[in-house]
Amino acid sequence: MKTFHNPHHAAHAGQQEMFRGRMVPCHEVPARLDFVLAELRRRPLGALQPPEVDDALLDAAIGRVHSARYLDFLRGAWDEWVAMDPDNAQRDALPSVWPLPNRHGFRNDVLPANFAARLGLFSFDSGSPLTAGTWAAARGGAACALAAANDVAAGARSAFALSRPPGHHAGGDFFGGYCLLNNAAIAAQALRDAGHHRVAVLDVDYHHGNGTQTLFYERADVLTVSIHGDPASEYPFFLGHADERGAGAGEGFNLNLPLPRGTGFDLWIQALATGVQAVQRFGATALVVPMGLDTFEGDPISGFTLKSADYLAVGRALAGAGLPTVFTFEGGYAVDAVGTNAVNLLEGFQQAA
Ligand code: OKP
Ligand code: ZN
Repeated sequence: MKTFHNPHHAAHAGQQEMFRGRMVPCHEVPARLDFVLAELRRRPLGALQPPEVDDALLDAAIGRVHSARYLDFLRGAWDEWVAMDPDNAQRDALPSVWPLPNRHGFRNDVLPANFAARLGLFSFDSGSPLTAGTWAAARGGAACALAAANDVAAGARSAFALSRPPGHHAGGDFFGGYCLLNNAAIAAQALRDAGHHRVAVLDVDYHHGNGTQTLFYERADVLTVSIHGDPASEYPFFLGHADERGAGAGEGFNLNLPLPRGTGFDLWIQALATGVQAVQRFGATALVVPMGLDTFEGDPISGFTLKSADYLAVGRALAGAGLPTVFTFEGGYAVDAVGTNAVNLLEGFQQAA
C-alpha cells in the first residue's frame, strides 16, 4: 500500500489545550506523525510520498464536505487573530464561548463580527488550538485523503493517508477534538464521486467519530460505524450512543458500538467483527478506516487496553471485509508507541489482504 504523507503537518503545532481545568501541553503533537513515518521507513509497506493533487480538485473535494463559510473562516483565522493584536502571533487562538446551536435560542445563522464569537460558532471544545500553520496543515491532510481515495478508486487494494491533525471529530462547519477538516469523510465522499455506489466508514479510534457520523447521518449511500469508549463517560460525550441509527433516508445506516472504559482486546475485537459484518451486509464497495491508535493500553487520554501485538490482528480483521480500503491517521497519543502500533495494523492488513 502507498502512503501519502502530509509535508505540511508540522506547521500545525499547538502550544496548549484546556484539559481538566488547566492549560496543558497539547497531546496532539507533530512527533506523532514522525514516529509513524520512521516506522514505515524501517518496515516499508509500499511507496511513501507526498500527495500530488490538483489545487482546484482539492478545493472541490474539501467543499463537498465542509461549508463555504466554515472554510472561509478557517483559511483566514490566523491572519485575523494576529491583526487584532500583534502579540497574538505568540499565542494560539482557542475558543472560549459557544452558541450551543439548537439550544437556548442562540442563533447560528448570523455570522458575528467578533473573532472570538466566530471561533466559538465554528467549534465545540477548548482543546483545539488554531496556529499559524493550521490551515496549511489541515489542507495538506485533505490532500492526503484525496490522493489515497484516488489511488484506491484507480484500483489499489489499499492506501494510507498519513496526516495530522486528525479529522473524525470535524463536521461540515465545525472543528473540535483536535480535528479541523474531516479527512475520512473527504476520502469517503471522493470514493462516492469516483463511482463507488456504497462506501462504508469503520472508525476504530478510541473516541466516537461524531463529525463523520453527523456528516452522513441522513444518507443511505455512506454507512458509518464507530467503535469507541462509551460517551456516557468518554469524549466527545454528546454523541456516540448505541441508539443513534441514522435519520430520514439514512435510517439504519449508522452503527455505534460503545464499549466501557477498561475494555480489552477480546471484547474489542468482537465489536470489530460486528462492525465488519455490518459493512458487508450493507454491500459496501469501498471502505474508509479512520485509524486511531489511542485504544492502546499506554494511551494517556484514553481507556482501552489493546497491546501493540494486537494491532496485527486488528489489521487482519479489517482485511477480512475484502474491500478496497483507505486508512486515515486519527488519534494515538502514546507517542513513542504510535508508529509501531500504526504499522502493525497496516502490516496485519496488508499480509491478510
Ligand atoms: C481526538 B481523537 C477538551 C480536551 C478533551 C479531546 C480528545 C480528542 C481526541 N478540552 N480531549 O479522537 O483521538
Ligand atoms: Zn481518539
